[in-house]
Amino acid sequence: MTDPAIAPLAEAVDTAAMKAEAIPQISETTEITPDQGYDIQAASILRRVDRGEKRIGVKMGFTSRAKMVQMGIDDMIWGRLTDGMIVEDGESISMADYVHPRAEPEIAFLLRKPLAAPVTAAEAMAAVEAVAPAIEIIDSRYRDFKFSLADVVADNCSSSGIVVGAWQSVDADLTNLGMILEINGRPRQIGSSAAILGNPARSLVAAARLSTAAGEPLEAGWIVMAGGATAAEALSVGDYVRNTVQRLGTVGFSVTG
Ligand code: OOG
Ligand code: MG
Repeated sequence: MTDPAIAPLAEAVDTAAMKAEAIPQISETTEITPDQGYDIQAASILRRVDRGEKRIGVKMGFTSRAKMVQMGIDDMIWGRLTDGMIVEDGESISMADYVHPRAEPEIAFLLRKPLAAPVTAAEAMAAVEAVAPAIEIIDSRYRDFKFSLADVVADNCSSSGIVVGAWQSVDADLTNLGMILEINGRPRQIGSSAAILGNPARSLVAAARLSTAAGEPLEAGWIVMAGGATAAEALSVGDYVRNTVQRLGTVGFSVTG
């Protein structure tokens, strides 16, 4: 299909997210390219903005080998974050609002200055106001959490929630910080910030490059989620999830029915 109907496909992923009801992969019925996936994503975000949500940044995906291997996709992807996705540190989420949520340990950047490509890693880091330990709650709207590259892009890269811990000044060297994702006190994923493109600053450079290419360069005050350092863990009712990042501290949330 050369010219898929972007609007109805955007409505389908957006409605699936609102109702927390899984839908079949778009690619099962409609051939879409990754570029068309990004058009669907942009249109789905406009629907959120029309409902009053505000853009607050960008999330990077498949920036680590562990994530690529878990999902079987080895291209970097990016999605758009809105304020409707914020889960406060320590808050509870309700399982009823999700299809099949997973959590992954991440690092978040807060920008002090706008960032348009091309930038070096040093220039990108100079635009950073603060960094924080973070957890991304991903929730594919597709059945069985299975998708093609174009499908996941259309579904805003499974973006569902972001939990960001206390912001820290950028004094720490971010290249090799230990990261532990615990559920109910048990370590479930252990990794390092080095898993994120060798250095999370490279994820920020990529975010600047990809969002500039899309005509939406990164803005001051925006958050950039660098991508999961490890595979994601499926969530269940009763879980308390915590990510501890060496030198940056801890962030967590719990899951109710
Ligand atoms: C896609 C989102 C990937 C990451 O951090 O790599 C992502 C998915 O795994 O469903 O958020
Ligand atoms: Mg992620």
